[in-house]
Amino acid sequence: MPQPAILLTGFEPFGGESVNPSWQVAQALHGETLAGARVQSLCLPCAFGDALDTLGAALVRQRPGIVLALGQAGGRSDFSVERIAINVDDARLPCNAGRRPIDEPVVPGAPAAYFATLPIKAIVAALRSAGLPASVSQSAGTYVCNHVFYGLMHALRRRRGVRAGFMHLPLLPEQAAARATVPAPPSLPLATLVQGVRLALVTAVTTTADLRASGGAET
Ligand code: PCA
Repeated sequence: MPQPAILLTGFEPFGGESVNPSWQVAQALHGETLAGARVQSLCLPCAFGDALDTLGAALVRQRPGIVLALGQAGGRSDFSVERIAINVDDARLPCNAGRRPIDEPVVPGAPAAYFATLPIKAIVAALRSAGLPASVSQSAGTYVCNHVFYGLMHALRRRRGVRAGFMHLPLLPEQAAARATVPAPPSLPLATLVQGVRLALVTAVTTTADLRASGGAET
C-alpha cells in the first residue's frame, strides 16, 4: 500500500549566514521515496507570519501524512528532536522580514503548547543505533522555528492521522569555521545531516507507537 507523502521543510538562511543546513538537507532529500513515502521539500522564509503562510498553503496543496520541519540551531551538537511547541514569539534578533515580536502569542487564544506527534523517542533511538548523536529537546526556543512548529501543530490539530514534528540541526562545518567564537561551535557535515534526517523519516513512517524510553533532562 502506498504511504502518505512526507512534507519536509527547511529554512532560508538568517542572522547573516549564507546557508542554512535545514534547507540544504531538505533539498537533498526532495523526491526520495522512504519506506514507500515520497518526500516533498519546501523552503520557508525565516520570517514570523510569512513562514506560516507558506507552510499553510503547502499543507492544503500537498495533504501530507507526515510533516517534519527542520531548523538550524547554532550551538547544538546533535540531532535535536523537539518534544514541544509553545504559543509564544519572543525574538532576540529581527527576522528576515524585520519583525521582532516580544511575548506575543503565535496564535491568540490557542493552547499554551502542543506536543510533537512523531515518535520522538524512536527517532532518537534509531539515530543513536546508527552511530549518530541525537537527543530529545525540551524547547525549540521562541524564535521562528518554534513559531513554525507551533503553527504547524495548531494547523493539524483536527487532522486525524497526520503526524508532525520538528528537528533542530547543528551548523555545517563551514558555518562553524566562520564564527568568531572560541572554541568554534559544534557542527556536523552535510552528508551526516542528510543521513540522520533520512533515518528519522523512515522511522516516522514505520513507527506508529512511540518507544517508552527516557528522553528527559534535569534542567
Ligand atoms: N533556525 C531559527 C529560525 C530558522 C532556523 O533555521 C530558530 O531556531 O528559530
